[in-house]
Amino acid sequence: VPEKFAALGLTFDDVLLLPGPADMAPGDIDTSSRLSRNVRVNVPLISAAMDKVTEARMAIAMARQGGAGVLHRNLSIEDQAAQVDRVKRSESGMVTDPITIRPDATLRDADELCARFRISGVPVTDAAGRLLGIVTNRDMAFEPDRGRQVREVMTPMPLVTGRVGISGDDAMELLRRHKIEKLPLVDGEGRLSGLITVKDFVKAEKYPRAAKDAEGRLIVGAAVGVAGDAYDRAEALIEAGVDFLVVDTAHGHSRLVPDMAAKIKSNHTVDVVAGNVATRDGARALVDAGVDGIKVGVGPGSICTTRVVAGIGVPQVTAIHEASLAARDAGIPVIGDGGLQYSGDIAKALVAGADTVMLGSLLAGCEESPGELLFINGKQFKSYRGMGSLAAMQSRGEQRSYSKDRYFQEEVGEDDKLIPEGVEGQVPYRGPLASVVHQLIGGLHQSMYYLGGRTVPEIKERGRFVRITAAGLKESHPHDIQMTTEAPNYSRR
Ligand code: RVP
Repeated sequence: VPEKFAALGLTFDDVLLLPGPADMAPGDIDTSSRLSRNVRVNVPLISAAMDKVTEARMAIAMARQGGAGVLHRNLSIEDQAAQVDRVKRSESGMVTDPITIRPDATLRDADELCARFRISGVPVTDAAGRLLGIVTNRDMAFEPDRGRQVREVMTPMPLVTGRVGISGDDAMELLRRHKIEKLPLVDGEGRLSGLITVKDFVKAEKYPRAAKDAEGRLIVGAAVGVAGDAYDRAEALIEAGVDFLVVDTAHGHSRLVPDMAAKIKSNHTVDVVAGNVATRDGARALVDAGVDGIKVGVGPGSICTTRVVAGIGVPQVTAIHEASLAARDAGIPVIGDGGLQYSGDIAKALVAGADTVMLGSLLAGCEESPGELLFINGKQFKSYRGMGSLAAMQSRGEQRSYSKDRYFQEEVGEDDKLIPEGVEGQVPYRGPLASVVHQLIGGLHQSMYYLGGRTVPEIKERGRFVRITAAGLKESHPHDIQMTTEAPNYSRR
């Protein structure tokens, strides 16, 4: 008879990391890691595929900080694909496929385009893609009649242009010499084939850790489901240039998940992460299906009630460790998804066997997360909810909620028949993502120094845990003091 009770399940608060011998300077530490088979990040943080956490703005901010965002899927295919597009165009050495406008468009059209893509000027092209001119803020600012055509106000050719393949230094030199902000690149026939901007060079200096693809564009992931038009969604996201897809369900050990992952992989070269699982067998099933990354976590999420509603789950440190035992030999990276409350939990997840962690509640309070600031009793909050909460499952991207199938409830017609597995609430406002990541990664640096590991693989290899009791946990937190000042990286939960 197989053993009925698996081993004791442990989570973040049940363990601490043992300090180990360190013979390096804190400056030697390298926090880069593998997100999936072919995607690397410079910090091991991923923002959750949730509608109160990751849309294009958060994904851009995450990649600039060296991590990555996974765009949520509780919206129409077109909207999600447009968000991928926004991230991929947002910053790079060069925009390969710039937004353009036709000469007969109005200034109103140009305003709309600039606002939508947060750009300050647009190259003007004809139907064959030939560059006719450029229309920028400077051309448009003093024009009261927004009904006028772009051709009347644009700066026409000949413009200062570069040839395709120009080096970054040469491009910068042209921008500097001519005191211009945008350098269109043209081919032998005068067709627009790229755009280089001053802004990109400035940003490259401002975000030295940014996680980029081979062409210098920010990396981004996006979630897909397994039901209905999920495969069409995957193809639209790939078409828009997504770097990795996440087959995103609450039960990754169900046949549908490896099937979807395998279908995508047999037709495309994009990396496919799948989940969520919480056991070694679950992880092995995904490895066998050929996935490029495994996402682990059933029930640890701050907004999740799966463990209470269904009685299902595995405490997260044990879940990560078990899954990693199946993933390790295949060389497939593991994402520890959910349940992290403090920066110290990142190293715990990594030592348990994860390569990166996915964060929801720790990032939902950032300026860049979707949603308005809420003021309650003079304090600032942002709303946060589980994708299996009633509100998320009732909210409709177009005609239906795409969140329902994460919890296998796409068939449920009336909303009052839904079985929620998540709750809705709010988290304190935390300001810009950059300062939140600064504290999280600062904490990870400290962990790595205490562990005596220079790299993520090194701490995974060397790190050891001690199990603690309730008294140990009490001792870990500040005690016997009344805190009078808030620390930027600590508050009692
Ligand atoms: P946390 O960081 O603890 O807030 O957890 C975030 C994770 O919780 C998500 O990445 C996802 O795996 C999970 N989640 C999202 N919605 C729900 C739910 O409604 N149960 N759970």
